Amino acid sequence: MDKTLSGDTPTKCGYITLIGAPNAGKSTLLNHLVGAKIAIVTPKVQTTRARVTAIAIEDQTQMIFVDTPGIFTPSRRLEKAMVNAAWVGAKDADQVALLIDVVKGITKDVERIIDGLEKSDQKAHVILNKIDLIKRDRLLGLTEKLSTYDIFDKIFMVSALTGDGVPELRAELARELPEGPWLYPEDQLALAPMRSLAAEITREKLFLRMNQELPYSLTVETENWEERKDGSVKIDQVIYVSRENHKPMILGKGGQTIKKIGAMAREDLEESLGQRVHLFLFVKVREKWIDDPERYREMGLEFPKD
Ligand SMILES: Nc1nc2c(ncn2[C@@H]2O[C@H](COP(=O)(O)OP(=O)(O)OP(=O)(O)O)[C@@H](O)[C@H]2O)c(=O)[nH]1
Ligand SMILES: [Mg+2]
Repeated sequence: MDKTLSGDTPTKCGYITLIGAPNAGKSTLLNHLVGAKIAIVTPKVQTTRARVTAIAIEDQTQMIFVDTPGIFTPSRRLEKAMVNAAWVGAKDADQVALLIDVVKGITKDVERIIDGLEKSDQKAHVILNKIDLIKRDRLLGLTEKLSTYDIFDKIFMVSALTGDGVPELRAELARELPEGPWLYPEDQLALAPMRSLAAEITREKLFLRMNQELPYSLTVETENWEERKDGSVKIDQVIYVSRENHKPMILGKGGQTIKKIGAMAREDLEESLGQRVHLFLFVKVREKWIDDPERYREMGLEFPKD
């Protein structure tokens, strides 16, 4: 039987999708669940733009975690694509877990997500996140309110930041996955190609350094990846901005800002890749990139018609 890895215990495998309002801590939790930095994390909302898959093994179980963009009421085309990607991730999963930031509680966004789950008759676990920020007794009211909904299965309490409660959460989620063969090789950690992960790292640094609307109106693509004989790699990336006046903001005085962003991204890339990295960043103005289907394809998003 190809179902057993060793002994008589059958293998298990399944998809677990993390959904929630923007900034709930989904990407932080994904990284903690798999023990590696796969998804980018920033204090800003709408950091994640497309589904990010990361894989963990718990005993005989292969857990395929799917991080999703935050769900909110979208208006721009890109926002619509992001929210749609989150719902598709939920639809395709063996288990759905709704993350709630306990400081914010059940906000309008959370209510809308619950509504969406109810309408599609989708069961979900609740993960109360950021418990490091409040006193435990304040969680009681929240759990009582949540237990009145039929769609919710279990309620977990974690801190994705400190890791408190994460091993227990992982073990419990693994227990519930269906029997079946592993879908990916044992040592595979992420699904996205390295050039996409590398573009995300640079986007994270841009999100961290740039203010206001700017992070939301740019996108990053890896254009060239060249392994060199000396064991290093040369990576060229393009930062697309939508307006001419955004370009000098990213470059900074005498190119200082982009230099710092490049240095921060390079440091992370070298750590992830375990090799020396020569990173070259270019800024290009592409006014209508937000209406260009090709940019969505690059991001792993479906292009919404309107
Ligand atoms: N104190 C605390 N902060 C947390 C915790 N989990 C996440 N954060 C912080 O919350 C912010 C948002 O975290 P992300 O993981 O990017 O949140 P997200 O849900 O993926 O956000 P989007 O991708 O924008 O939807 C970051 O500043 C994290 O460091 C937690 O358990 N405790
Ligand atoms: Mg995220």
